[in-house]
Amino acid sequence: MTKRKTNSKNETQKIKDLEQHTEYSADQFLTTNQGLPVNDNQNTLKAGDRGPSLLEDFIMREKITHFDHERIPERIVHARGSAAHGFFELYKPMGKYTKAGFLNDTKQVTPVFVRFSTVAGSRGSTDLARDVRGFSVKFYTQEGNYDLVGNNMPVFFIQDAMKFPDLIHAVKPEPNNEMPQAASAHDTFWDFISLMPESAHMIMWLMSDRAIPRSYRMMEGFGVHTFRFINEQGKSHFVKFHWKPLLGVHSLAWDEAQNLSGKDPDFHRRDLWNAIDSGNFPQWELGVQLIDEKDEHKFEFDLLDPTKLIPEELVPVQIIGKMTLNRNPDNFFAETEQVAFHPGHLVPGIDFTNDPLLQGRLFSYTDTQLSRLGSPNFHEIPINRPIVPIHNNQRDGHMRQMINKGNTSYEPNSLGGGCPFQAMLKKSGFASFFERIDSKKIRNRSKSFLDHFGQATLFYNSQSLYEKKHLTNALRFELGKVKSVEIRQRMVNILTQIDKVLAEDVAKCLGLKAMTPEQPINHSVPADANPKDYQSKKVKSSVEVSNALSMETTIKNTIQTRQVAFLTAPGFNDVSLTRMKKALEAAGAVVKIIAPALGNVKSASGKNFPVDESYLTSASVCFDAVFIPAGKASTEDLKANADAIHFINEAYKHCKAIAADNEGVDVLRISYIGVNKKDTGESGIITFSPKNSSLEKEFIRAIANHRAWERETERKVPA
Ligand code: HDD
Repeated sequence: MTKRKTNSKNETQKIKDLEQHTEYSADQFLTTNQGLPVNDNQNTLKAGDRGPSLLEDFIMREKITHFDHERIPERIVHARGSAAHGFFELYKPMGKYTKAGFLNDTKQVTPVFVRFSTVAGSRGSTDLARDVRGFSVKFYTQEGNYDLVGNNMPVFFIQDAMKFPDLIHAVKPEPNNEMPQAASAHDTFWDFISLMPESAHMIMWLMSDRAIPRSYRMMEGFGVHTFRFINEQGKSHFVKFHWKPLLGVHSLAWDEAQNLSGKDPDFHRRDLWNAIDSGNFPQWELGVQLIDEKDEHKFEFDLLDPTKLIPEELVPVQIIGKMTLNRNPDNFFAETEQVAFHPGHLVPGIDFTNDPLLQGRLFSYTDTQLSRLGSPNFHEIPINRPIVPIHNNQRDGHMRQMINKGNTSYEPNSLGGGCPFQAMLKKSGFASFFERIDSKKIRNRSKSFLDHFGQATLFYNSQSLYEKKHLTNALRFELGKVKSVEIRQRMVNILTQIDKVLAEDVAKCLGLKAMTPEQPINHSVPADANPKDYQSKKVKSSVEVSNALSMETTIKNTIQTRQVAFLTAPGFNDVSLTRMKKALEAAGAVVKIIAPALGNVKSASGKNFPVDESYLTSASVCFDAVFIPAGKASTEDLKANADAIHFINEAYKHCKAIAADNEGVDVLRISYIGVNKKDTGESGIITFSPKNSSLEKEFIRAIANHRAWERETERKVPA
């Protein structure tokens, strides 16, 4: 068992003790939960061989009762998720900004547990839904647990927590028929969104390819809200948190995501598990954008508005540390399902702002754990326990684990020697930022939150051509699934506020005309206000294009962990296969041999190669790239194999890198690719010819480029 990497032996032992792992050895026998050895785990106690079962059978009843209660309520949102253990290392001390211990000591290695999730679907739903992805990190620090509960998108749909239940009711399956599962493409979602223009910016993100990541390991994470760092002197800086994946930010194609949903609905979960299992530990760097307290009002948007990001051109992201995930959970339920995150799990040196969405979250997460995990003692579940001891006067409750000694459970006390003392005495405890609040009690939406469209346009303008095209198609798809014409029209009208061409492109496909409304609607108007004073508006962003918002500019120099399918049939050329396999594996990719049947596949020279998948058990959507080795007999076989040809066509449609060696090129010829333009030239299609001796090198470059999206503009592929 790999362990969380920690800074001392003692600490590792502590973590191990907390985890209460149960491993079975040969000298252990089956027992009941009371420790009674069980002789027969096959038969109920009966009155005679063929007689009725006896109620007396406490062993059977204990087993069945436990089974009957195995399920707990799934999370109301983010129900579908998977997680891993790892550690965080700090690059540089941040004492100037925060007194948080784990952000000051570069020698300290902080254990973490990270859970990725989709938002809308149930626990058993597909990983591949078009959705926001949750990105929750629990840092087990020396000052208690710190949870950074973020998403893979830096903004949110709504500005005030009061609207969260409405948003979630709208996106979840419709209540009359419980359809559709894990999908936003239905009437209630777009009804709500079309009446909530504050969601315009987030909708751009949700319709972009960010909502269909290639892998959890290839997506960014964001704290979303503006938080505060506080240093030893009590000085505060505003801070936005970013996680930047070292493998770059990459996405799937929408058609591919839909196919994968059927072929492998656990695709993201499996990908994370396999990567860690094979020692390819995913890594992210932690970045912060820091804003001086005095600059709070210098932006054209409000720092407290969670529908806004701070363009990196205005405030650069400083990279301060790195997170590595190096251990899969031992037990999904005990760890991934029972982990309880909470934006209110803070450490000294980090604090909230008054973002009204964040403020509401501070209530919701404890409340939800009570109903989901069933007890205020959820912090005692091993995965939720801090690595530092807990001392307080809280007692009892369902499933209490801690055995508190002594007769005092109150403070102040003299009988218990006054223990436990307030941490104030050693000046290391948590203190909220000393913020001046002097105001009237009101239910209001700040007018500084009314710019609903400025950053939606910034996001759209920052996308590359193909990203814009994907975004437009996603809107066409989603709104095309909406039955109500009024809702579609209202949505198209909102799009006119973001970009006229986008609105018209979407409208055309829906059989509508894009119309700019005279008065943009806004339903988030305080009850006693004049709606005219609260109209949605568009404030032009001072940054017109932000490179960081496009995936086009991401890291594209590695093929680490990329999955490459080798399409084979008996009689392939083993030199060709082995040469490519070696080159790809040396660059960090994973090669899988596909053949007509499982077992072994024989090369032309009679060598046996073990087969990983057959054409029946796998599909191109499970891979990043495809290679067809040389070989006369195998080529003839593949040309007659409809599944192999479909494999190639589909990979081509999804703009993947495809390479073929020598005779293998003939297989491409009869596929939709057709290889006619002097056998090469099309982006991401690499074929061997006497002139092209650098097949491996070019293929590696094409895979690292992730996808040749530009191919989409050339022609439609009917795979
Ligand atoms: Fe939330 C879970 C992220 C707004 C209420 N949320 C949850 C999870 C993530 C987020 C990643 C899954 C945690 C896990 O893996 O167990 N939520 C966000 C972000 C938000 C946000 C980034 C906005 C910036 N959430 C939000 C609001 C509310 C909630 C405004 C309620 C007022 N969220 C919850 C919850 C959940 C939750 C109901 C369900 C399960 C859980 O908390 O533990 O309390």
